[in-house]
Amino acid sequence: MKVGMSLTAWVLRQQSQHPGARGELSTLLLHIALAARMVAQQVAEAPLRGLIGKFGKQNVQGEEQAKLDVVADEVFLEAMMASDVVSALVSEEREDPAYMPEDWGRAHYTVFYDPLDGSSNIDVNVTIGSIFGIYRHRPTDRGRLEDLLRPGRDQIAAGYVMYGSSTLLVLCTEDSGVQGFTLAPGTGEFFLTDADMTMPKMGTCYSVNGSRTPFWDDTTRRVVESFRDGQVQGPKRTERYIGSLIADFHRTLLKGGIFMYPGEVQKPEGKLRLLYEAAPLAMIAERAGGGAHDGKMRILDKVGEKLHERTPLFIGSRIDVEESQRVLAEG
Ligand code: P6P
Repeated sequence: MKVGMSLTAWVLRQQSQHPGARGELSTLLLHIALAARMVAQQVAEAPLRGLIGKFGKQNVQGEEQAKLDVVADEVFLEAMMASDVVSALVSEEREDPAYMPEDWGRAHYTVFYDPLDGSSNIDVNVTIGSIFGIYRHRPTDRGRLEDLLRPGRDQIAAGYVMYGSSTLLVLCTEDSGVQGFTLAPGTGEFFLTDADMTMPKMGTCYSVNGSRTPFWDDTTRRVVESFRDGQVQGPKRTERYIGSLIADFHRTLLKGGIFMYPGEVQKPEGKLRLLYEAAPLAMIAERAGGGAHDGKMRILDKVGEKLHERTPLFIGSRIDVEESQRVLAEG
């Protein structure tokens, strides 16, 4: 096996480029990798550990929690607390932020995370994932709700973990490109396998749940039809939809295209969450040369009014995203 750079070596090299760095972000990223390794093991062994199926409670979203949702959330919470550099954690699975026990001032980061997205796919062995976004505290921050409701462009790092045929950690920091690290199960280390990932400027497929068509407004329907019927720049697209955000996004990152989860007439806010799904993926998409909007504005400029705010999402290749905005603007 050709051994690429380990995640640990990459993180320390990034740190060395910041002479004043205290190593806190390095510690945080390596604890996220620790959580990823632990969740990957739970996901791989779920059928053997009786972790398939429902937990028997609903989360703050009113959704049935899968057993693995609860396990993954606990793992991320414990790993973030063990890092000792995080003051606040906002999870899809918890209504309120988890604040670290000590005073706010000592630790300097807030982490938003979806511990296990797409868990409805666990039972059919489809790729699922964890998503995270990291913010550095401003001197005025005191952990109040208004301190947490920040635009995604303030993220200093973001990424996701894919639990699929292999376990892949994809991330970028405020001054790095998008890097993909694959877990070597035997050693428990992540190794750089996808350096400086860039998204093709145009794709060959579009990704949307077509069964939602009756629920969209006419403009949204026209956007989807423009990709379906070849009325956008580039080749006639084909449709691909896995129904697991991480899997659909990762294919879009590698192959190009556009993923759409639009708002609906009765649910204009859409289904996906702004702070721990759309914003982290939007940082990855833009850093890889793509884009992300909500139908009206750039996702990374959007400031939520509540922690678990949902948002419509159009994310992918630069030209595809621009084409979606063109059709939307035509009304
Ligand atoms: P639908 C999975 O439940 C999820 O939250 C995302 O991973 C995925 O993109 C979306 O919902 C799928 O939603 O309505 O197409 O089943």
